[in-house]
Amino acid sequence: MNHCLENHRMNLSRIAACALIASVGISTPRVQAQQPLGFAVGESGVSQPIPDNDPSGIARTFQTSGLTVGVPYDLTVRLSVEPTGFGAFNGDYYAYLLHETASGSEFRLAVLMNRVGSSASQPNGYSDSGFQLTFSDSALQDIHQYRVSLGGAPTGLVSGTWQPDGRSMDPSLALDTSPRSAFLAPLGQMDPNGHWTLFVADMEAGGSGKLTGWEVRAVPSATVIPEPSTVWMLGIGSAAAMGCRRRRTA
Ligand SMILES: [Ca+2]
Repeated sequence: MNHCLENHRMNLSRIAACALIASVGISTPRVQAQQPLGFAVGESGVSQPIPDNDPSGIARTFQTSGLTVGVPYDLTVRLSVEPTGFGAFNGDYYAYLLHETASGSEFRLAVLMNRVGSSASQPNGYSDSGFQLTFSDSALQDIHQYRVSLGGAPTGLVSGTWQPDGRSMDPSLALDTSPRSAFLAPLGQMDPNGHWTLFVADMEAGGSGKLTGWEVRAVPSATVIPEPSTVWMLGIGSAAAMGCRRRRTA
């Protein structure tokens, strides 16, 4: 048994339960917008409330098929959340990307955010509210300690490209010193076809926010990533948004 996968399964028993709960009663666009060598799926201009202090959170799920198997993919995830009212602390949030093969024989999870800023001296994490983030394993800095990298609290929404938090553990226990193991690369080494879930939850009472946009992108590791302004990208974004609207009005 792959030791890493076994650890994932152990660590994820609780998390998987959250994902199952989250899939009930929320909009889950079923989108297939991809090329044989990669895909980009997402939504922009959405306004999905993230319930305060609720581990069931919200999720976006989609399926992929027909993608080339046997080559590693580089994965990037964009995630945008804005405050509503008082606004949640960014340290309230827990977010992950989960990929499961079509047969269900394998699944892996990358932890994007796990109570950013939480430490022994600041257990509630950073008090900033809102972000427009891109996650990439090849980024230079850990999102969990973005204030350290920025030299203090940001002005407005936190932005930029960051390494995923990677702390695959109970969000009530995650600290800056916690081990980091749940990155995006292991998902990119799987068969890219199957089920994908992007999950976000607000894990702390007080203040809340809303999901305003997201994207999951996968390209073979040797491929140059197209600019977001290309027609290909725009077409995919539109397809995702349309899929979401259809579900909501069904
Ligand atoms: Ca909250």
